[in-house]
Amino acid sequence: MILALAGGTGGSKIVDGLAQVVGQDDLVAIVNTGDDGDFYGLRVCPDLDINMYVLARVVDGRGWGFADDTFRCLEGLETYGNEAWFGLGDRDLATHLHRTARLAEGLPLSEVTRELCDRLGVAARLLPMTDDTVRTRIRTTSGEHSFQEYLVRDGASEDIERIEMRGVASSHPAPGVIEAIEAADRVVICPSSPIVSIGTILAVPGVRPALAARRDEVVAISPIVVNAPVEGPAARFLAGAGYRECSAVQMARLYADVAGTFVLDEQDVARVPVLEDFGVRARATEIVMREPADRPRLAEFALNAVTA
Ligand code: FO1
Repeated sequence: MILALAGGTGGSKIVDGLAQVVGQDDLVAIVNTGDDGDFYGLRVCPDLDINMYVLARVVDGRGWGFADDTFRCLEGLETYGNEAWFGLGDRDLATHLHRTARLAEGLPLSEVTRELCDRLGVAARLLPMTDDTVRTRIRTTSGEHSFQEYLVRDGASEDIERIEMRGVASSHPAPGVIEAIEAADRVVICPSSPIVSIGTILAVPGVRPALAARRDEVVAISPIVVNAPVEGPAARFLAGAGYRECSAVQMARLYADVAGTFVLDEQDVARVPVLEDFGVRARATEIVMREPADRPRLAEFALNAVTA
């Protein structure tokens, strides 16, 4: 079994690639839930849904939400004076309505996720990092914001003063999380944000030590080429967490205790000896996934890098 640790859009591309290389039956993904939030009384889990829709082949071309969705409900909510900056499509809302109802019946998020995946024909196992409530809170000069307010409503336009993963210290890994880490043949840390996606998963008590015990089988893929993130405002999140340097070397340093192997871009090949100096096996390839075929290519490269 191959295990992935993933956030949303960037992570889901490698999850997709791994599914194509090893097959969904042999794939488990532990997914960040710090981005989750409640909209109009509904529980929305963007990273779980992005990965689920990708694996179900129903994701929209922009990388999130249901393909060809309409937004009539959201338009109606706006008519009644509600804020409508978070793009919840009509078909997507069915996912959140069902999830919210099942959670209210007392099912844990991991069970509801399994149910949603089964119904959408996803054979891979998607595990929320925890069934407990963890919320990433972003403090800027204008105040404290939820993750989606900062990213989507405000366009990640402000520098971050502080990032808090509220609830994470008292959270527990969801059923199957530690077992999957222990049982995996190889573990792939996807090129998601090292702070607000992978960092949140690693902060769930028990996850980091379990992964460190499997360090030789863990490979991390850099989300950074030279000094710029492949996508999203990773540099702002890094700076907000106190890391001034935005580079593959910085990534490898952040993961050095849990990932014995690190895949970085070929433009960063000159940094390979730096990484090897601090005990990380480094392998370079093109890490930007521009075309669909890049996903299985990079996934396969990462899996092979563990033993190559
Ligand atoms: N991202 C956006 O940039 N704008 C949106 O309006 C938006 C809505 C949305 C709705 C459901 C969902 O599952 C994801 C959605 N995303 C949207 C993506 C999401 O904000 C982020 O990409 C992830 O949270 C980061 O991993």
